[in-house]
Amino acid sequence: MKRVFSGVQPTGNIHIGNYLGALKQFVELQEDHECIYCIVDEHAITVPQDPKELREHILDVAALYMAIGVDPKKSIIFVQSQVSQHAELGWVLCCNCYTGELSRMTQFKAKSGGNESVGTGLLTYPVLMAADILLYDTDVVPVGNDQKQHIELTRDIAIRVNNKYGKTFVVPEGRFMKEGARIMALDDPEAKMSKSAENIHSRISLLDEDSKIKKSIMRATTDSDGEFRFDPVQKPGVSNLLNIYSAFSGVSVDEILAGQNWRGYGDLKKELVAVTQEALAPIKKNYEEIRHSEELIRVLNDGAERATAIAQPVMQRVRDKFGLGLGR
Ligand code: AQP
Repeated sequence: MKRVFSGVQPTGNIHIGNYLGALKQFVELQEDHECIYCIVDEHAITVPQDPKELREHILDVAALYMAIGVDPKKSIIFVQSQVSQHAELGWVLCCNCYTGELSRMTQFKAKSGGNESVGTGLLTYPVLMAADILLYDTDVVPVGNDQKQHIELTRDIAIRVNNKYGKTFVVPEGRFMKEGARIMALDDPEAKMSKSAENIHSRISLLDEDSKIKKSIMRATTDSDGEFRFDPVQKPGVSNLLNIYSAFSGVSVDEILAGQNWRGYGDLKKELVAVTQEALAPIKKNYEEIRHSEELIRVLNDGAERATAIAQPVMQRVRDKFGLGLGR
């Protein structure tokens, strides 16, 4: 069985971009893969976090994993900082990665805004992500399109280390959705939907009330030509709505367009509100049952043990290849 690894940052409420781009794949893959899903809290602190809120968000994300259908009997669910080998391997990989490679990363440029007084963690974030993946001899990484560059870097580092020290790492592949790989902000369809954007109507969180879902979609930015056409360059707003519609309904954009009899964008939006509310209702119900249960903590502690059992021998292999410590 191929091994899958992916993670989500506990930086706020998970939105439909995270879900349609990455998390939906988590559930599909667990049927015929060995899956490991992480809550990457060490990534979250690359930007300032309130410690109390961070702890809550860790449990929120874990509960959401289970609410969407990640089954702890089939998959490992755990918190990154509970497995110390992530940080240890991160350091080793930092020593095998160039600052030029890191400063060229699009996400670093966007988040640092060219400012030199940003935390070093923001620059080295993709190396820690490479460590997360390589630590589990991962074959497949289900992520959104925005992570493509980081997956490429992970592969480059793995190949570089393998060439220099002999076969050390499995070289992983990214896995991206056809629809949903990049969901854009509802208020600005040129920017990706994001947890940390200021305007709450830029995104739909998985736990949003029906009234909030309606408000955010009905006020989404479109255009003025009134044509129903999928064209992300000329018509990014309408195309984004069609993309979300398709990803939630499982009907292709072409079929949606062929079957519609909308009189205006308002009709498309109303249908999308209904489709989105219906898709999120069972997730919200499951979440309420899981979030404050003792089972959640048990799942995470058990997950950390199972993850450590895989990570430890891989880390020892790395120590042996690099000549770290005294050996066995
Ligand atoms: N807009 C998106 N469309 C499709 N996929 C997306 N992902 C994120 N945004 C979109 C995918 O979701 C997974 C988890 O992302 P993350 O929490 O690790 O961090 P992120 O990519 O930085 O997500 P956000 O929402 O934009 O968070 P903040 O605002 O905290 O930076 C990843 O697989 C990602 O590709």
